[in-house]
Amino acid sequence: MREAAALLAQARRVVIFTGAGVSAESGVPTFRDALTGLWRSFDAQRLATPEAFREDPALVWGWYEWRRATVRRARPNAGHVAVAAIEARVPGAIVVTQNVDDLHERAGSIAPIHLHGSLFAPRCSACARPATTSDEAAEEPDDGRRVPPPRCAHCAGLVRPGVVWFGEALPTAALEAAVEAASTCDLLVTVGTSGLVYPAAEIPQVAARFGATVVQVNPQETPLDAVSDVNLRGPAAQVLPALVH
Ligand code: BJW
Ligand code: ZN
Repeated sequence: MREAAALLAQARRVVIFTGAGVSAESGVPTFRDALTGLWRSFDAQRLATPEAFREDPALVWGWYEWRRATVRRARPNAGHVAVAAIEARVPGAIVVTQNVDDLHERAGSIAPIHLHGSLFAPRCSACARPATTSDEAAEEPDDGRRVPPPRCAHCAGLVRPGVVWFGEALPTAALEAAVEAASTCDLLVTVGTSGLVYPAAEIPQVAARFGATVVQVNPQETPLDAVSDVNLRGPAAQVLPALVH
């Protein structure tokens, strides 16, 4: 921990790369634990695909409505707050997140790069125009319920979540900005990601390849251990505040 805190204090260009683990202590299940309650009888890897939406749009939309409601009720935790504190301390620090929640923003992060889109930016599956979200989902989430997606106001196509599903391309500008940041930073802190999903998992690898120091915060071992100079094995909401202390 002391070594990591010293690295952070010296760093001039910092990237903080986050995954679902940073939101776990806010009560947002990680992706690989995402199916709690009645949703447990489904497979997250199968729900998060264009094929699943084509075959059963109400099943997939219902799952995202439930997740949207879960995130709306959640609060940023001490880990998100510590990330924003790093941004305040290191000018130009960049947050790159795989998360589709808005907890970094709500903790005060300036402009996190969202590699996998957002739960709060639905768009038409036919014409791609943005759709407005209703706040009705702020009600008690209805576990396991199918909800037919709304129709696009322009072309009557089905509205879909504005997230990146398996087999879909990441938003080009976001991915390019993340690669640029990773290849020019001197310290990358990877937090709460399994490092299994590509191309996002390349971001810490790019940083390491370009000579940056990589610090990993995760209670578990991950494939990113291989590129990490320092491993802090613990929950983000405890480890990150200690790092910026
Ligand atoms: C804590 C903690 C605490 C717990 N504190 N830590 C190369 C090799 C192999 C496969 C591929 C490859 N390149 C592409 C692929 C295919 C595929 C892929 O990666 N598959 C792998 C699973 C094998 N990738 C894609 O399909 C991507 N698209 C693509 O490649 O397109 C090509 C293309 C190009 C041009 C045109 C067209 C196509 C897209 C990937 C999209 C991923 N989307 C999802 C869903 C988003 C929407 C939603 O949320 O529903 O993104 S999948 C899911 O995984 C989600 C997450 O952002 C992502 C990463 O998960 P994350 O954040 O790491 O969470 P977990 O749950 O895995 O891990 C949590 C971690 O936290 C654990 O390590 C815990 O220990 C830890 N933790 N509590 C700190 N308190
Ligand atoms: Zn449309």
